[in-house]
Amino acid sequence: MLSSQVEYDTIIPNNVSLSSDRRVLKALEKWHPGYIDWWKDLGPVGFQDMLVYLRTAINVDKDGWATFDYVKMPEYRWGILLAPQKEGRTIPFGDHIGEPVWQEVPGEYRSMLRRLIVIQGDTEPASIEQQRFLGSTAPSLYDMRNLFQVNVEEGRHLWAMVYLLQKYFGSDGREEANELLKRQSGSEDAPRMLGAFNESTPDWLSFFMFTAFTDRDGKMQLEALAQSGFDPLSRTCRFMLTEEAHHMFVGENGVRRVIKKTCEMMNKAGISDPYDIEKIRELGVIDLPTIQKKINLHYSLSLDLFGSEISTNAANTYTAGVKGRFWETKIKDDHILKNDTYPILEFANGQIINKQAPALLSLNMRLRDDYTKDTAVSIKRWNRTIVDAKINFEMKLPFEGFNRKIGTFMGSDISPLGDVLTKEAWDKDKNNFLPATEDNVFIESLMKPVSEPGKYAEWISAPDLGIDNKPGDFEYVKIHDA
Ligand code: BYC
Repeated sequence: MLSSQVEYDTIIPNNVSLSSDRRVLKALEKWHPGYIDWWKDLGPVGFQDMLVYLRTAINVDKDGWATFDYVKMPEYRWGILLAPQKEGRTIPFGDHIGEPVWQEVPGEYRSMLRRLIVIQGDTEPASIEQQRFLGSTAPSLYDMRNLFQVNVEEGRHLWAMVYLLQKYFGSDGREEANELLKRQSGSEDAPRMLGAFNESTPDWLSFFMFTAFTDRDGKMQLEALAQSGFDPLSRTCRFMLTEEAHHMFVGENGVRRVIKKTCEMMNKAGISDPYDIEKIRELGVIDLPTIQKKINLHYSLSLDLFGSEISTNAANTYTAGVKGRFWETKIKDDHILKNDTYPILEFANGQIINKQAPALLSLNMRLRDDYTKDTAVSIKRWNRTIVDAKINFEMKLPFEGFNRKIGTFMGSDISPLGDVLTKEAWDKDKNNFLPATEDNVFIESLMKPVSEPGKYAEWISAPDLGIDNKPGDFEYVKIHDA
């Protein structure tokens, strides 16, 4: 393994020897003030002057890569850290399989690589923009800190992509880096590039669902890009994955704590029917069927992020050696896929058809299937909490064709169980499938801030463990000192 030293006393901590790369250092220093302005304008609303107990990446070693300390968010050290270079690494798939990985961008794949890096980069600030109002309704200081941790790390992931653009893509890379601060989640004129990143995150259950489902798309896409023959992209994504794990923990555990509290309160009140929604809501907790509707929404939005089931873009990036499959090197096949097929579903003439499609064209589908398997683990954990509470209810992932805006199922009316519905039947049942206005209004009514250390809002249980092994009443955000 080759690993360069981390420069930590510069304005931009890095392990890419920025101090001896004047051109890139200058470009990044020029980009920096715009980033800080963007952070202050479109990052977390309020709390910018408060000390937050945050994790900062300082190293790329497996152990001890981060420190925890109180930091004001605008003073966070957003660094550029790439995982160590693997000596002798070769391209693991596609037409260039077995050739040494590229340290520079191959001319023929320049625009393809730039597009992927820009899309990846665009999602990072988008998610921060989506979550910017949540601080003021945090259910605890612990949760508030986790929100801000996710936010600053998504900010670092933006830096990671901006570094690649500035270093390897010349003046058009610089322009793309500037555009990343101009597009805005939900904007009419200049929206973020992918659908789910223009949706709002109006409440904390949405935040937990987003980090459980959409950050997991992030994990899968980063895993696929970590296979890239363009080594700087691979190394960047490998290190980003280290941070990403905590984001999914925040989401999965957040949803589990909401479910746990609901079950506890139902049992305490002697309510055994999970569909006794009115009575359950009177207890000040979120009923399980509404949580299921939120799962339906966030899972289906996240499936759209994988693109169409059949995609020549995906085939081209694979053949070029630019974007691989989940855990590519562990798969036992020829890694070229020109003669292979893959099972997909197609929606045609109102029918769902099983098909074998060329494996190369089905790579989005394959990554999506791997995502679904990964997601099913969370569902299992959530259901265990319900079983432990002896409540008769089971959370389920909806059918892949439900509520889709991208791909073969786009525009269809299919229920979460996979039944093809008439328009009338869909309209009649829509509010049983997806959160209705009244569900959202109810959830929002619960969003009252709790800022006493060790205390939690009534709709969510306390976590099992503190961050960095801190005790239950640790003051994760020094909200009262400001
Ligand atoms: N919304 O061949 P197709 C994360 C466009 S999340 C809007 O079907 P392709 C994070 C597509 O761009 C991970 N447009 O799909 C999570 C194309 O347009 P052009 C982000 C969409 O290209 C939480 C056309 O439709 N990273 O990190 O094979 C917090 C036909 O495309 C959408 C990446 O996604 C959509 N949902 O696959 C923070 C990795 N889907 O170019 C961060 C990089 C498709 O013809 N991106 N389109 O005008 C990619 O690998 C691929 O571009 C995609 C799409 C998977 C996104």
